[in-house]
Amino acid sequence: MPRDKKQIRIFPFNRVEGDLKVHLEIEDGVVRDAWCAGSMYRGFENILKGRGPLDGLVITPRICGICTTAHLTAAARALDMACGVRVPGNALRVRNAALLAEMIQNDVRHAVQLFMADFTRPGYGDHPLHGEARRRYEPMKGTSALQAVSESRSLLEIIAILGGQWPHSSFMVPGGVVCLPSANDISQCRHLARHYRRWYEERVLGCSLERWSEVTSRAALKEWLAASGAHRKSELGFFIRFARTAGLHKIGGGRGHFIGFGGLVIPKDSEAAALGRDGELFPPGFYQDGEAVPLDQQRITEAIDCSWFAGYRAPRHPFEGMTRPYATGNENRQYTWAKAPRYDGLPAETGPLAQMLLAGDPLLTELIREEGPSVFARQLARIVRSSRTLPALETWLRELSRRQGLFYNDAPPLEQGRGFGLVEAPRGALGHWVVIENGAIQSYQVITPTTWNASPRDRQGARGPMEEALVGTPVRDPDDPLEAELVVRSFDPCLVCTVH
Ligand code: NFE
Repeated sequence: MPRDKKQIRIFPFNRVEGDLKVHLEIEDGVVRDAWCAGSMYRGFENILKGRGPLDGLVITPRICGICTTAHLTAAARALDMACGVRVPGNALRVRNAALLAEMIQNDVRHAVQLFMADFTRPGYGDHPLHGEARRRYEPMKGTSALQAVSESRSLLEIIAILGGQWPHSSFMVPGGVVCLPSANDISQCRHLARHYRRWYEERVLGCSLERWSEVTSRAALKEWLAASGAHRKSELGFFIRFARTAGLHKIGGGRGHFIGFGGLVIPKDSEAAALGRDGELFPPGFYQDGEAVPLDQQRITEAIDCSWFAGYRAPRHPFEGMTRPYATGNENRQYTWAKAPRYDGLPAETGPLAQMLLAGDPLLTELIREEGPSVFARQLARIVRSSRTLPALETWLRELSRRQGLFYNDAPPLEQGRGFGLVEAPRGALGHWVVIENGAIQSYQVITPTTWNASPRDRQGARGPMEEALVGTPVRDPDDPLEAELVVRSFDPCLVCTVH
């Protein structure tokens, strides 16, 4: 029988920031191969060269309008290290609170507004929950989609109060933060966080955070879903019912290698110690075959074999990295403006699922062990991550209301030095590496979460995580490759960050 083979290009891929091009090779209704490409060059790393060391604090938050606070945090941490300055506990609380507020709003907006919009598409017309999905998630109209935007605004207000504006704020500096929030500022922030928590518990989870913390296994999840109408009707309950019926736990697997940078440092005397481990809210590490090992940033490299860059051949650590754009056609296997980050030579997925696995979350650990990674597992992790991050946000805001202690330690002027800042952005592991010589930036390299996830192939031909997750996806209608799009969307890609 002749094979039915099709090449499909999805471009521009909608509902993501930036320009993502996905090329699929579909044979007999199944994705046999995939290529993910960033189709725009931006050049932030080159803009920074030769500038003053502090300029990264103003320029890198402009890499993105979504994870702008994550870039600021990574830039500030890299300079903290280059200066050798200690950051006081209150400054850590302010930085962490802003970073978490951005992460929590991102999680809910992606899950409720951007991801579940796909449930309303004609391709799911035969799904028993399609009608309800349309009422809830129709873009610009659905009741839940609209509510997710308006309710999560309160989180962005927290960043604006602490940092003066959102996005593109620059209130973090080496040695701390430049804001000294008043008692009124902090009480407003606490009120906004409480307001959001109430809505998250009522509408997103359908139960209290305490009740959700009892869901530690697949059996407990099943029992939770059956236990109450509020659970079933919540955004989480609806997602679970729709996604399991649609088989989203069977697609979008990938290799099962995960990376997380942690980076939410818990101040010494903070009550948040009970929420994290070894001084961090989420442990940094690499997760493979069900085992987590501690992160060693020296094992990170970027390859450019399949990217439109020139200047080096063997993969390089970001301190030695270069960004020399070299536009060609798709010659010599080059097909993207994204580089290919590797850990110990391996591609690795990053994001909420990686973070929850590294933190030893019992439900997600069991789910991955029993079913493997999937679209379902990625989205579940994204929806429930706030059950861990919201209590930390509340703790740090509460501790800030005491307002004792410093928010800044004097940082020496920077003539020479190098440093890196590793943080957990909403989409996963984000790193900035800066080298300073003669009072100017000699080299600045950034690796963002979607550079990990949307990585191209490397010299060995190993696909990036999104490409690998696409392979094997059954596609019912190649003219509307909904299933493949859901696989990509479960990584919550951001292409402006990827190509930076
Ligand atoms: Ni542009 Fe970002 C996050 C970063 S994605 S959104 O989260 O860094 O690569």
